[in-house]
Amino acid sequence: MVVWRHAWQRDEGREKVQDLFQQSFQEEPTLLWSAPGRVNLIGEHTDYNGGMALPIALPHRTYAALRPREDRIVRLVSAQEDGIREVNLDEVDIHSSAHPVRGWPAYVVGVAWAMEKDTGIKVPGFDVAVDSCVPYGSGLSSSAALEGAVVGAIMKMSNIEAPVEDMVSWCVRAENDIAGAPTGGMDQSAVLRCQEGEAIALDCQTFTTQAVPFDLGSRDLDLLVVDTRAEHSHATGGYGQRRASCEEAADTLGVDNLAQVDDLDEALGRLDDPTLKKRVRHVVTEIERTKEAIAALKNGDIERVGCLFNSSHDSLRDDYEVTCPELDTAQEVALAQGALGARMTGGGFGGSAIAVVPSSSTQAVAEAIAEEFARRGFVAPQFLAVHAAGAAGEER
Ligand code: GAF
Repeated sequence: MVVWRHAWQRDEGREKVQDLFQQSFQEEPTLLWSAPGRVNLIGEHTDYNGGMALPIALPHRTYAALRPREDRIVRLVSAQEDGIREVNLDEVDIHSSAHPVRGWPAYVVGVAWAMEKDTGIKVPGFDVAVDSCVPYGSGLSSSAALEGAVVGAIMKMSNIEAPVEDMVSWCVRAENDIAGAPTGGMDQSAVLRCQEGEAIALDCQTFTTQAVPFDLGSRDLDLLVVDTRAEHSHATGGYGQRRASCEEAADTLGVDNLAQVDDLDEALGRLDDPTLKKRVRHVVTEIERTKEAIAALKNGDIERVGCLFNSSHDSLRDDYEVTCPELDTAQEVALAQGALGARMTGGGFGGSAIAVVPSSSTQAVAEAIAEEFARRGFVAPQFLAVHAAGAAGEER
């Protein structure tokens, strides 16, 4: 059986989070915001290397209802867990083992903390309720969606105005410094900057963006997301190791980051460690693939984009070693069922894969993947049919 995760209608999301706020805090919220999850089309593990990425925002969103308080207390409630959490903004400090903020509240109070640090303006305490149809822990940026759903509201209640670049950087600092996940900034840029019907070509050297039209529907194609439900976390383990390897290689090569490697063969010749060579080869070739995919999308050459998706997946499997049997199976079955291209998306080690499929066969592809997962004894996957949606914003 195929389980589809549909995006909520906007009024449905608003109602859910308003009701949760009222039931939890016995008051009306004064601010309602929402932010999308994201899918990165291509350009994986390039952001913290100063390279290119090409994300879209999802129609699946996280909704936040807020109300400022007179003190420095943040009370947080989520439809996804029981009870009310409480954090004192005066006690929030850089991530450490003795750190008081654990779990999802770190992403919310981390944004307030980073904004305050950067602007020098005191942020009031607040009550906040959160509800979401972005699958959690699925490599679809539920954490960036949470940051994006509160950053604009916290600015508004604190009378802070700032460009989107600053908002992105506060969300990144929340994640890096308070939640302790050493992620690179692509997710937060996608969540705060993507527009309906477009992917963004994101240059992570400068964090500038360029809109790239992305409308598979007009070609009778779907973007199928396979949430493998193989769990991953970027606050622990492999993600940080990959990032550290890239920094070590850049150091040995005498460049600021791997996007500055001009001659791959020459660079590989200067590295002794076979693992570092593989990591560098992935990053440098992935940046090239991403540039090519941007050009192909602009030319409407979806077939080429599909081929690039496949090579990206192969490189992430063989050189970067961040796929897992579930992600590889999703890709293999999608391709066997006629997908134009398929690959893992996000940080990997679990999470989601994407496939470009003819709309007439989307259901059949999903069924074949679900069957193969069952045959191999994997947890049952879930599916999303998505399009390029809009960025974070106030709900009216
Ligand atoms: C995760 C991280 F949060 C991003 O910054 C990025 O590095 C991605 O993995 C891999 O491309 O989503």
